[in-house]
Amino acid sequence: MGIVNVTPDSFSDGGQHASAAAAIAYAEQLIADGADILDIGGESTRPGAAQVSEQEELDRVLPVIEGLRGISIPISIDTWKPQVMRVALAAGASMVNDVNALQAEGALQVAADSGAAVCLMHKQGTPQTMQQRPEYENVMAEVSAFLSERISLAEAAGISRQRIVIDPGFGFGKTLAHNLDLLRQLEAFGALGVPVLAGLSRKSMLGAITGREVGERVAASVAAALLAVQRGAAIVRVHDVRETVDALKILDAVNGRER
Ligand code: 8Y7
Repeated sequence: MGIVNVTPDSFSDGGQHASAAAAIAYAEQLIADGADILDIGGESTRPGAAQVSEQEELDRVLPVIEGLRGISIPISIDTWKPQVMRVALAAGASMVNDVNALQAEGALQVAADSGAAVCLMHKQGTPQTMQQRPEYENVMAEVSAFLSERISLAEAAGISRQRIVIDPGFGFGKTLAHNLDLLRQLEAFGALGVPVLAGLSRKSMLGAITGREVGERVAASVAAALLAVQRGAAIVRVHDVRETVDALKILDAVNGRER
């Protein structure tokens, strides 16, 4: 899953139209690089980031989704807002990547009615405050219990199991030790019976380990993605698609599989 952030800090040079064109070209490059899914987001969910209005978010992502009509791979809309989901899915997205695990009022119903795939992610707290004081008695048990509950509620709302993916939410209200526990034991989430998605790309946990700034974390990100896939992740959400695909080709070759 290749990340396409359509936020002013990503494609900011010449206003909204130029931003959309740049994001579309960037997305097409990710496809050429070997992405199997594109994750398009218009609101930063980084720790401490400000929220944007529904309209602003749609103004950012819709031209990109519409401009990508006809591409060969599915588009995921990265949002927690039901109205953004609804409009993005109507415009051609076929997956919802929700860091809020469809907990917003109406989100389960929008996803159920659309027939889209969903990614249910765990977080502790809100993106504004979550890194202030993450606390767990047992991070694996608590994240698993939450995801299990969200799978049940999604199924009860009419989202069939084949459409559900889960994600432990690396960096979302977790210390480095919590993140490492989750990655070390990632395979255990397989017991929940749906595919696992892992998002580690360029995250601050990699900076904490390597001492490198966000722009210098490609090698660490590729290593983390490879470790996640070795521990059963079916999808890795990454910025550096080309480098990650190369690494996964090596893994597959060693395992006697083709990618
Ligand atoms: C994740 C994510 C982000 C993640 C899923 C960043 C939107 C922060 N991280 N979605 N989104 N999993 N499913 O650093 O880990 O990319 S935003």
